[in-house]
Amino acid sequence: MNKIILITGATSGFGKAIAEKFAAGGWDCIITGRRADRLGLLANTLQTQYGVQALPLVFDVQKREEVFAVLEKIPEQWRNIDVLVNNAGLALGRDSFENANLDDWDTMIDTNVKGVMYVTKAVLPYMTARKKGHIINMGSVAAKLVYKEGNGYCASKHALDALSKAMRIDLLPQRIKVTAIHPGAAETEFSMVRFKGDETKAKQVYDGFTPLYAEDIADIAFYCASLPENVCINDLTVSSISQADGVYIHK
Ligand code: NDP
Ligand code: 8X3
Repeated sequence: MNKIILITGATSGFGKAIAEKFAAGGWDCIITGRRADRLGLLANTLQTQYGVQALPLVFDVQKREEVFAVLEKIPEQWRNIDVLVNNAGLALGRDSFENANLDDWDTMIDTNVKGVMYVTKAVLPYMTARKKGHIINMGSVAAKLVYKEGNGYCASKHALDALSKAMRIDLLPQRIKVTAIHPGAAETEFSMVRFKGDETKAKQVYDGFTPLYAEDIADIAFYCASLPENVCINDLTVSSISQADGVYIHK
């Protein structure tokens, strides 16, 4: 029987690449996000190109009732989830603290922090029932230090870092692994979302250096999930060769 992975935010960027990487490795994939059309296309690709099963689930991680309603009703044959990747997330805006938009702050905290708590809480019973599982949380270099005008996003990823540590401690008796991956700048739709569709600003983020790509993060997630049962990578920071941390990028 194939292993099963559930990936949030699989309609784009890291999540989509992770789904493709695991499907290529013979894993059945539960793919989630808000954009049903993209999930449908991806499910089709995973099934036809890689010959695995794919279950698309449409929900907004910010919406507590929606998250539980969908995840508590997963069909029986999909419940032995081996790996959960809490990847859905976003940054909105790059503004100084006094100019930052309150709605942007709410959305980042609701998605990057509360969304991870809801999804994990909803999936955990499937893992604790088997005393087996692996949770991979997508952090950021913004979880490790704070940069100028990164206030709300950095706070949300610092909170996620704390949650990853808390999960690792509390889930020890359940034999559930918790890995936090903290990528530096990667060219996905992330900056288009952050700058609300401003293509010029989004492109500027990656000007003058080679960033990470979604496939790099997918390879790393696959490696983390392929280690022997007794081994867990707890915390992993990764950037392109041009980036030292959340602040220093050599262009
Ligand atoms: P993308 O914008 O390409 O993908 C983000 C994904 O998150 C989409 O699939 C989107 O799906 C999903 N998502 C966002 N909000 C919600 C929501 N409320 N409910 C459900 N799904 C949601 O960005 P990345 O792939 O780059 O980002 C993935 C993760 O990696 C994020 O957590 C981000 O913070 C983190 N990260 C990104 C870095 C980068 O430089 N790119 C570096 C470090 C970390 P949909 O819109 O269909 O719901
Ligand atoms: C995304 C990387 O540097 O834009 O988490 O915060 S950064």
